[in-house]
Parts: sequence; C-alpha cells; structure tokens
Amino acid sequence: MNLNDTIVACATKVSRQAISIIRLSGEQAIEIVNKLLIKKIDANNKMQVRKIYDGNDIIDESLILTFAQGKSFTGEVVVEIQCHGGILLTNKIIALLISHGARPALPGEFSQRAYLNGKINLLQAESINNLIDSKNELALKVSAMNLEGRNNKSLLIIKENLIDLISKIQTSIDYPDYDDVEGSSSEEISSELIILKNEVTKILEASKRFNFLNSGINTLILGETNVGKSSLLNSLISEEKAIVTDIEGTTRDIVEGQLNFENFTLNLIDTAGIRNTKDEVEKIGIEKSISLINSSNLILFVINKGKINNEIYEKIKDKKHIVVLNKSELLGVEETKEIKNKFPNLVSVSAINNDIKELIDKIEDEFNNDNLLEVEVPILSNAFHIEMFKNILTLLENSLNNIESGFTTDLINVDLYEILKILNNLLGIYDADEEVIDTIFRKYCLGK
Ligand SMILES: Nc1nc2c(ncn2[C@@H]2O[C@H](COP(=O)(O)OP(=O)(O)OP(=O)(O)O)[C@@H](O)[C@H]2O)c(=O)[nH]1
Ligand SMILES: [Mg+2]
Repeated sequence: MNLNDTIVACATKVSRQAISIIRLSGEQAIEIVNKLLIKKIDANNKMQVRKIYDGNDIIDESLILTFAQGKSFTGEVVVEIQCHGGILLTNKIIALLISHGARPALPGEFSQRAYLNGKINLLQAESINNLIDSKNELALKVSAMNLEGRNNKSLLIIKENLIDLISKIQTSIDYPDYDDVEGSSSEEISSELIILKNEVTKILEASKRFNFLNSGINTLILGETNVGKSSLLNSLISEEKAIVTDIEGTTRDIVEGQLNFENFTLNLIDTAGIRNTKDEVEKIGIEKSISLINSSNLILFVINKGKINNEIYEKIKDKKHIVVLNKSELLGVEETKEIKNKFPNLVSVSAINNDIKELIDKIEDEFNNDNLLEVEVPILSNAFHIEMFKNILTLLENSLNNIESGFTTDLINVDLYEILKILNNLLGIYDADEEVIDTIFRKYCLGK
C-alpha cells in the first residue's frame, strides 16, 4: 500500500439514491478532480458547484467540498464530490478519477490515514467502526464517547502513574547509594502496582459487560412441543418469522431473531420442541436444541399447564433462565397459582395475544445497564484492545509476583516498560505494529 497515492472511494453506499459522496484524499486530490472540470475548483474555497465532464460531455452537476491539508479528517488534502446518486453515474465519476491518477481506496484506508497522520488514535479509530455497527442506544453512546476521546483521559492517567513508578525504580537503579528514593521500596512499589491492577481489572470487567450486552445475549427458547415457543419468538420480534401450527413438532431446525432493547440486544433462537419421536429429522433438531443449552446466556424455558418437562428443567435450572408460562389466558387464578408454587419466579404470557409484558419487564430488569455509562473507567469495545489490556494485566500480575519472590526492581521495570509500550500504542504515540494496524483498518467499510 502506498501512502503517497491519492485514494478515492464512494463514502456512501453505491445505490439508487438522491446523492452519493465520492471522497478523495491525498496530495493530488484537487489536481485530479480538476481534470473533470472546465471551471477549476479553488482549493481555498470550501464549497463549489461545478459541472462534471467526461471529455466534452457534461455528466453531472455536483457540489464539491475541499478540505486543506491538516484541516481534514485524514490530515491530507481531501475533496468530496456530492454527485447525483445513480449507480452508473457514481461509478463513472470514480472510474474517471481513477483514470486521471487516483487509486481505489482499500476498506478503512481513510481512517487509517487519519490514524497515521495523528488525527485520531487507535481507540478513536475503532469507535468509528463501532459507531457504525452499534445495534442499540447504549452501544451508540459508548462509541460516541470513545470517539470524543473519553478513554484517552483515563489512559493518560494510568500512563502518568506508570511513568511515575518507572522513574522511581529507574532512579533507585541509577543511584544505588541513594537508597531512599521516595516510594521505591518493594512495599511501596507493590501497593502502586495493586492500584494499577485494580484499575485495569475494572476496565476489563466493564468492557466485558458492555461487549456482552452489545454483541447480543444468546437466548434459547426451549420447551416441549406445541407450548408456543415459535409463537413467543414471533411475538418478541413482532414478525411472523417462525412457522406456527398446532401440529406437534412443527419447528425442526433453529429459527433466529434479534430483539433490540434500549441498552442491550437479545439474539433469540427458537428450537425444536422436546419430545420422544421416531422422526429422524426431528430427532436431530431436538439434539441440536439440547446442545445449545451450554452456549446460551439466557434460556426461556416455555411451559404450559400439563406440559412441563422436568428432564429439561433439571438441565437448565443452574443456568440463567426464565420460566415462561405460556397460554396463560386459558388458566384460572388457582391453576396459575399451583404452577407458581413450583416456579415462584415464573412470568405469565400469552404469545397468541402478544401479551408478553411480564417477560419483557423481567428481561429489562435483568440486563438493563444504564449505569455502564456512569462508570468512570474507559470501556473498550474492541477485541484487540481488550487483548492488549489483558496483556497489561498479566504483566502487572507478573511484576507483583516478582516483587513477592524477591526479584530486584530492574526486572520489574522490564515489565512496566512493556506496559508503557502497549499504552502508547493505544494512544497512537508510537507506531504500532504495521501488520496489526492493517488488520484493524481492513474491517472498515469502504470510503471510511
Ligand atoms: N391459546 C393459546 N394458544 C397459543 C398461544 N401461543 C401459541 N399458541 C398455539 O399453540 C400452538 C403451537 O404453537 P407453536 O408456537 O407452533 O408452538 P411450538 O412450541 O413452537 O411448537 P413446536 O415447534 O412443535 O415445538 C399453535 O396452534 C398456536 O397458535 C397462547 O398464548 N395461547
Ligand atoms: Mg415451534
């Protein structure tokens, strides 16, 4: 990849729409665009309407925005052409720009350049992606906060404390006779390390919780045949996705749906009802249902009066679950009470009438997490950053063990320097491993 090229891509989806935005970034951006114009654009004028030509033929009239070097998202000269949004037209303009010297951008290359030019750091770069991918409000808010740089501040504080510790140790190594450098005794170093370790643990815990909520809570709908599992799925996602009939064994394979709450997302899986059957296909479906128990985060155990499968209940009772009594509109108060004696926390629903409020409320109580917005530690929304923080934690634990085992402080500093390197990487202070950077940015949408 050549970083000196001028790159081009469509920043909006190439489809039939009112306007497409074609973005160019690089030294030659203005020169290349001017090749399609008779009346040239003036680099200092930010917004100009121009006719675009393919040879002598006018192909469009577009609004052209220019951003000077250092004043753009990528840090380079950027030109954005807002042309009329036909697929043919957009592709034609891009092809013309390429024929005049622009290179098609790789996915995420604009953001990558912004990173390489110091416009954003890795944490901010990732939050751009997360912002686009956010499924619920919480994810959106956290990504927006990260983009704004909330994480930087906390990381800078951790870094400051770390440097402080490193320099104390370094001073005591450099001046061995000066044996009372303040804060450099093993006990003092240990207690500083414990503070850092607690902070890093908090960050990892909050991040883990956030990612769990954001990537979706794997929710298995399980129960005997005909209890209304598929009806419940349909009611939850407000869509007739799964086939519902009164024939036992209607669902054979899994059917999936997604339900977004304000602050979290459920990945719902409707399964084949459990019963003894001779049907080979149904049998496979049932085995699949049971095999999903372990990988799910929540189980909706659906029952009806007289259709409570104790064998399954035994399998799921120690996992996070909600007992859902369906077809409750058919039951009298006494009958419901009787079932409640066995499952005191059950919720009653009537999927057929879309009366599922009790279940929705219970799920919200269980997983709502507004307070994640209030935690003061940074939330990492990216697996790569979480991995980096896990490395930091291991290094801190290493250092603590080494102190305890009586190793000299110069050995401790080796680990602390390693942590510093990781933090710098995240903050974009040193060049991170080029290969790693490439992998991160290739996940982006084209034009970003
Ligand atoms: N009265 C009543 N009937 C319901 C309710 N929910 C579902 N049913 C009916 O129960 C029957 C079975 O519904 P399904 O949703 O297919 O049940 P299932 O658990 O997915 O069944 P399998 O796929 O065979 O395991 C259908 O006739 C539904 O209309 C309910 O709340 N009340
Ligand atoms: Mg079904």
